[in-house]
Amino acid sequence: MLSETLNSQYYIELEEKHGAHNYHPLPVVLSKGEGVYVWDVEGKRYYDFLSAYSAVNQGHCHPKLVQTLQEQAAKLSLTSRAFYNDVLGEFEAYITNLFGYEKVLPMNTGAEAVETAIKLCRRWAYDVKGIEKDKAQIVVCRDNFHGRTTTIISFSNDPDSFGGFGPYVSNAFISIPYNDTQAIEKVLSENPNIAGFLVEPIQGEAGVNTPDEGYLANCFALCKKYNVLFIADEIQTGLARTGKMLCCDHENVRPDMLILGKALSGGMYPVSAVLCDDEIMLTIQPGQHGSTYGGNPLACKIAIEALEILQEEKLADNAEEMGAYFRQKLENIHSPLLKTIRGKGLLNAIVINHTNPEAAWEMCMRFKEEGLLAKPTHGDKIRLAPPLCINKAQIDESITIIGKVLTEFVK
Ligand code: IF1
Repeated sequence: MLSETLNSQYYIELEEKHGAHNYHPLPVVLSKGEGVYVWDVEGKRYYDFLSAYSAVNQGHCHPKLVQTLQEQAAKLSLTSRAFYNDVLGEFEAYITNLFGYEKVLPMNTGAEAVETAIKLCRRWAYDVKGIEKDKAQIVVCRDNFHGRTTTIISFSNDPDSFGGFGPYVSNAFISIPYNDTQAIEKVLSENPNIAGFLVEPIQGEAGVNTPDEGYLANCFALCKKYNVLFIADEIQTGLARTGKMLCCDHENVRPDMLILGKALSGGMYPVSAVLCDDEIMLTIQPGQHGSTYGGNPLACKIAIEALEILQEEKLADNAEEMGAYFRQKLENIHSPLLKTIRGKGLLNAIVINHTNPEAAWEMCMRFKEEGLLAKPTHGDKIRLAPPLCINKAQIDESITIIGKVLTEFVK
């Protein structure tokens, strides 16, 4: 058949010709995935050290997720929220019980869930906290990444994210330095119109920027002191990625609002959600927020199964154990190119010490040749985040590849 003769170049050119140029992918064309591995159209196997930006924590094409998807897709996929369905309530009970919140609001993408949290925060500010109409402000951190909507990019300081997309939402968000307890204390104490503090427990896009121990707990305590909602964007850090079910669990912080996405479906389908208690969630009344696909039976069944797998397979524990092992093995690679190793659980990054701004990209190209896929972020950083089902032997083999490339790299 014709398709057997088509190679990577064909698919790359097809996208180049007909698709928007809003990405610059590594030149590899994938057609199959299983566990920690993906295969390209030529049949070459790779370790996936991106995991679709932490969406496939459970591993590619997990058989239980595939089965759940197939069964529910054949039964009922979408009803809209104009009618009840027989899976949504089951999902709502399951996830609120698991994370210990009174209510959940399901959406689809991460950005939509962040938008939902912003809307809920504002409604809480007016209806509960008593901030004057249209005056509520939300504190965010420098170098954040929370999604691509026009509101969310308004509080990004990454020119790629916000540049050229104005006008921006002004006066609604206040940006402070990340990992700076004094900065948050200052802004909260000086401004009575602050309704919420939106934070990534580890900044993923910024290069796995891991705050000092105690930062999240201190911020949470300050939020309590000033009656401000602590809103955790755990879209990337949550669901076992950092060695606990939530990254906030490392500091025993229970966010007032918890935002989940990505691995909530194990890569099967876009599923996101906001969790919080009644005092916040019930400020939104029928007709005031929603989504055609949010809470659909297919998404709900998949999400329940995705959460089951994380627990059944003890993926948080494995992430903790394999992550520590991986970083220790990285420390043993003696290369002048390896400037920094950081991360928690299996959300890790290395910073490359090189004058060539293309070095991290070229290094990822070498990883690819050796059978490992990773993507640089912000020039000199490479995120290393495999699916959480990775085992010791697979870490060892990956380390061999990473070590080989780091020690051989000359350019
Ligand atoms: C892309 C980055 C990662 C996120 C956090 C919300 C969202 C994301 C903490 C929005 C999404 C993605 C989006 C993806 C690349 C990826 C990414 F490099 F851009 F920053 F993971 F690090 N909050 N992150 O990380 O979720 O609407 O995409 O479902 O290409 O934009 P979404």
